[in-house]
Amino acid sequence: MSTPMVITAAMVGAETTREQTPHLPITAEEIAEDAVRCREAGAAMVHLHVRTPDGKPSQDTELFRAAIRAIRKRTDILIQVSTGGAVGMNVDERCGGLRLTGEDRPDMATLTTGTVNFGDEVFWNPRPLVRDIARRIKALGLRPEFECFDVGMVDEARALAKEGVAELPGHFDFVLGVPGALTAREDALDFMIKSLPEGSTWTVAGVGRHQLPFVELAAERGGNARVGLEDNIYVSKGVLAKGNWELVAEAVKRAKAKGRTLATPQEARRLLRLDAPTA
Ligand code: KMH
Ligand code: ZN
Repeated sequence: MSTPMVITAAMVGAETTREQTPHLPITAEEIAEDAVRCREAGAAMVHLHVRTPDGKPSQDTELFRAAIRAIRKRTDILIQVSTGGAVGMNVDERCGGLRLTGEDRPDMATLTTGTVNFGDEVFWNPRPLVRDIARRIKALGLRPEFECFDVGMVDEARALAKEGVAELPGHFDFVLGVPGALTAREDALDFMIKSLPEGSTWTVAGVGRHQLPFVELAAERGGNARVGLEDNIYVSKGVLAKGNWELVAEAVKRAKAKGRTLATPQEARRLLRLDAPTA
């Protein structure tokens, strides 16, 4: 039996707009409704950003709280909050989701481990800022998903572990195909996998038209995949996905065609070591 595949739905993001797709969920209720359908389609986790009512990207703690409560009222899907936010946010803004404790605490948080060109902008992650966010994630008792837009960011996770601000083996997300960063190429994926610290797990998020083909590459390699409107709005050429759930359903179809089964949230929790103590 192969390892069950963890499908993550990156549902909202900071860049996708309602002008690009009317199917982008914005309110807590819209996010929860789509999350329920993502779970039914086979996703085990959502990667979450939030928006103000007029659709602007936000990392506001109370908006996260509302979305997390709405999701948890209706489904057991795991919730990973973004600490990336939108380009230009300061570190305190970015960490809004990390101020949630008790029953509102997320299950996981992202940690981008280096600076990268992001289209015509710069996603700014100098080393002290990365360590600041790593410490906040650890203080909350969470494990990060190392968000890697290039291979040097995988190496940086080793430095964080050496300094004691993160643990290895860890879970990595390879984001491939952002203009200005590492291209979504099969050999790039293989190099990322080869560069991983021993025993680590990985997910790949192909951006734009690369999203669904990279689900298949991940499935063939025993890895995991992220799909969703944060990274791609089309389910096929020129056809808008009617919600994140439709991208999850298509990913699941492709994963199953490659012989993979899908992880439940409970299995994903075990596979990604979310309950391992953060020393
Ligand atoms: N919106 C990007 C600038 C994350 O969520 O951790 C960063 C991002 C990464 O989306
Ligand atoms: Zn994100």
